[in-house]
Amino acid sequence: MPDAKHGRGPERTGAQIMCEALLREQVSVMFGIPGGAIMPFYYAMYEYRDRLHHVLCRHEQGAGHAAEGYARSSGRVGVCVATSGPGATNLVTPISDAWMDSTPLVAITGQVSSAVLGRDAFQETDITGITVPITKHNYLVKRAEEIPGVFREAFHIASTGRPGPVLIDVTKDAQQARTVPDWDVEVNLPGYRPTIEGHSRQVRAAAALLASAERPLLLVGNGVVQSGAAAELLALAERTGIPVVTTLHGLGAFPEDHALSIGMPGMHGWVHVNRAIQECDVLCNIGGRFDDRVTGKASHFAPHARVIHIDIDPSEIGKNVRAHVPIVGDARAVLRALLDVVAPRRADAWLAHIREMQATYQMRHRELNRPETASLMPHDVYAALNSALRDRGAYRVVTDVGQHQMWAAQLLDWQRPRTHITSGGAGTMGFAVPAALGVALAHPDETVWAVCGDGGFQMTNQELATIVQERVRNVKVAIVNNGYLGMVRQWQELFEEKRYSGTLLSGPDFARLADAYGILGLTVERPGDAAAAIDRAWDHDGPVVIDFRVEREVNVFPIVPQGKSIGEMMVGVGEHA
Ligand SMILES: Cc1ncc(C[n+]2csc(CCOP(=O)(O)OP(=O)(O)O)c2C)c(N)n1
Repeated sequence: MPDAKHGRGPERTGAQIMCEALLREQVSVMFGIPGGAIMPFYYAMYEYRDRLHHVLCRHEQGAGHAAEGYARSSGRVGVCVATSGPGATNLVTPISDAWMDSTPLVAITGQVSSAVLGRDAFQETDITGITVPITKHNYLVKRAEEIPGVFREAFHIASTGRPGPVLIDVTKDAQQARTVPDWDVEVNLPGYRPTIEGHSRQVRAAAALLASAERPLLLVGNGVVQSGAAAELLALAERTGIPVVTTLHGLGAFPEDHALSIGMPGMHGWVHVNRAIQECDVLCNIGGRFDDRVTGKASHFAPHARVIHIDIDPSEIGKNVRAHVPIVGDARAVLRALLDVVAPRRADAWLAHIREMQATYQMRHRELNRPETASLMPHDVYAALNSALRDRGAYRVVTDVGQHQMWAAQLLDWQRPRTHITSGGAGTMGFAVPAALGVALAHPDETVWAVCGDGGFQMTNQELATIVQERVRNVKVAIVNNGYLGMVRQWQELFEEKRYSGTLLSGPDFARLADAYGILGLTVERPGDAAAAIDRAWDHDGPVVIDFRVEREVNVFPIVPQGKSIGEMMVGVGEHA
């Protein structure tokens, strides 16, 4: 019924307006769990269910990670939903994960009615207070009239500039109240104007430094992926012949089989890459934040380098490493500007020097710390997975947190942006299975591999039920099962005299667990069986869990011990490069 007073269409409940606001933001799927304070929204959702698909997860943490996986793999905003109190606090982990990894996420939570706010009402938690330090912005909405403007702003903030999470907490009475929505809302945020174009003088200064350098490097981070700058990066690298280093979140931004790709830096990066960083005279960081896992001891990082730092977030510049040429702007826009002014050059001698170091130090696949054993090594699993990925294409890989995550980064060949999805900044165990669900829904025609440790898998494996209920067929889980919280055990072995305190880990028979969920479960114990299991999983029309029972006490090398410079790497037990 048209509204007589305003002449602006029919009255709607706040909850209906929330649904319409989501549709206006092109949202088609969201992940959540209902409860008292968010029930009016679920009531309204029923009416929109054909266009707005709600995925019922088994834990709000899973809903948040699923929304993250959806966002990270597609570049769109992920949406998760929870009720007040414990529902909302269960979202804190994925929200902080999205914050650390600059993931566009809108988290919607129900809140107790405004009349009882602040009175410790049932399931009242101050979620806007809790999430202040881990959101780009958050809102407490107490009136239905505010919903169109708040949702528009939230999606704008989450997806522009440096992407990140935004939380919208809506009181139950605001969801129930009726009003005529005013959709003529303009985003007007005077304090929020992300800088896109880099300053032209700075861009010219960067071009001059890159032209004059003898030992230059491009260090590529998440910003290149987020801004869609892979083509510009390739053009810059090929124009200048400058070797390319990709951080954990930069993996895929530059094809690893390219002649200029030298690999990953940092704590579990390659010796030749860290050496190159320590020797370089110009280091151009594009969209990376000089995380301590990359820099090691920051005061000893790249001691001879003039640093160019391109970042959309001005607060990153100079935070960890001094920038001689800071450029605030979107990676793609800045690289385009740089391509207009940068002169063609080569760095062949420098690249040859790095390749020599690589030949000396890089150990890949089975050679890496592989004992004389007939048992299954993690490296056998990755070698088999790598060749399947290469042969078949159309895949995404989501990794959890720990040793298996670092092996995946090291031992798989990353070729395309948004194919490597991991929890890097927060290092959240339990990320992979639910995130893979989100990735699979965003990319139904691709095969999504979730690579987990047996520890992280046991944190969120209940989302397998969600995968089954949603009839998601393209998720394949590979558990690199070493019966330990492996990465912590490795530190205990290397740095704490093998005091295995709290790291010995049992688990169920994972193949039988998969079976209980109605999922094909496979167990692999011998090196020769890995490839066949991966092929079988790939060809199986449905989700699969493979339990790879690997040699138990294998370490990830190289490793930079905590607090050391990246020049000081261990390449084996008691062996230093
Ligand atoms: C939620 C959470 N709790 C604890 C940790 C600390 N942590 C980092 S790696 C790791 C061990 C992971 O073990 P597992 O999942 O089996 O993987 P693996 O290292 O054996 O490959 C732990 C406990 C974490 N990163 N996240």
